[in-house]
Amino acid sequence: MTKLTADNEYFKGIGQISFEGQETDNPLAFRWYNPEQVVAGKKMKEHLRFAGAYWHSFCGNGTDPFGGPTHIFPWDAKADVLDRAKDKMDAAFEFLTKMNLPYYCFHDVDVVDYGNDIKENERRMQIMTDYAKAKQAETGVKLLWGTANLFSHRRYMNGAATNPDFHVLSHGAAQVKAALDATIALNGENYVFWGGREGYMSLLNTNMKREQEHLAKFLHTAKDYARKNGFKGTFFIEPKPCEPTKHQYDYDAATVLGFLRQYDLLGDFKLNLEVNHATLAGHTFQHELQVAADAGMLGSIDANRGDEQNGWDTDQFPNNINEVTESMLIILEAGGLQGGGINFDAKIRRNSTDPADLFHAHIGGMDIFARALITADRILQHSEYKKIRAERYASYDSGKGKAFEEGSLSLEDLRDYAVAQGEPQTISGKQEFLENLINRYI
Ligand code: XLS
Ligand code: NI
Ligand code: NI
Repeated sequence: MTKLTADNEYFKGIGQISFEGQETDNPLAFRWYNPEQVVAGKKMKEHLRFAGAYWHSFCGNGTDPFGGPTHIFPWDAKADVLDRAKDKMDAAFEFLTKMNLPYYCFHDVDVVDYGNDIKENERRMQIMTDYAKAKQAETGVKLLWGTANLFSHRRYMNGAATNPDFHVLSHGAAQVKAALDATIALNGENYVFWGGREGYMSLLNTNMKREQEHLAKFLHTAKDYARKNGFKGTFFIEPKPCEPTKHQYDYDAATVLGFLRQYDLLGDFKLNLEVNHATLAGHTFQHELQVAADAGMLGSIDANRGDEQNGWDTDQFPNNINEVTESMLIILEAGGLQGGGINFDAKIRRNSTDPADLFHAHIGGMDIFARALITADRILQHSEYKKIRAERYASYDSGKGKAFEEGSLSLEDLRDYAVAQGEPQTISGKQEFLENLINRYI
């Protein structure tokens, strides 16, 4: 890494964050995340593949609907667009390196400001791609995924791929092309589609069927372009039910799976699941993970948490050990994330204005996932957790239950079995026992 000096260091006074173990009193150290430690046969860093999110950490300036920026970034000072973008990238790679984050993720417009001139945007992105390539080579930090922001510009107010105006769709395609080019050039391991405005505000003016067909066609077209240009990674769809649209077509994991199946996209796409999106959809995060895992489609995670009392995407850093432990149980049992990692799609609060706050946030997030990984592995290795669940289904393992699973019983056979066996015994679901078991291992 370029030598940090008084002139080029952004996070002054904060050095390398390292593992110091549970006994440490140092708030700027990991207590659980020990990248080289082997858990369940793999190094922690291989299980977790943490990524920093460019948009929240280096662009999100604390603005909310009631007030302007509270985070005044020193890397935002210069007048020239590209100078500013390079300063921001210097700050980003300094942070990622000090944090020991092996990956990062970006939207096109996080990296450099876009205007309305497609060719000029492409030129800017090309310059920043070269700059990022050098930074990656210097630091070893890698790109987990790239994406295009098709929701902020006013032209996308009625959607991008699902816009009723084909002209707008073509602008979305131009952006996706440039973002794919950048992702491929940077050896990005995946590419994400989150369609914040791919949905509707009112059905009164919406042809839902046509819009969804356009979305599918758009995804096929983008995928074909990327494959033709050597992209070997996975495409992820990131479900979210609403916000900013009233209804988003990628509502939740089950809905997206149905869409991918209907439009023949299952082979190239997987899911990128976000905690706060699950809760907005009225699900637990664990539910979304299990739906994806059962379909073999669990690709990646956007880690954050919502607020129990608020119904929107507050994108707070994860800190609920029970939620994360139960999630890691599902991820471990599924054999891990397929191609993805854990991207902190989370932002520090508007009033968290110390440079150190961004470090505390990521340390907390990384430690809680590391602790949950260790705990979940111990639960799977040493407790009765798996056995209790398996035993609940034992009646399907042999005899008539097995015959039913194999499809060899008719409705009359089932009726005759019920008559012969009489009234079933009540069998406990043991929920409280299992909840205590999780807490015992935490
Ligand atoms: C917004 C989404 C977004 C995606 C990337 O709610 O989480 O940040 O992850 O476009
Ligand atoms: Ni996200
Ligand atoms: Ni989100």
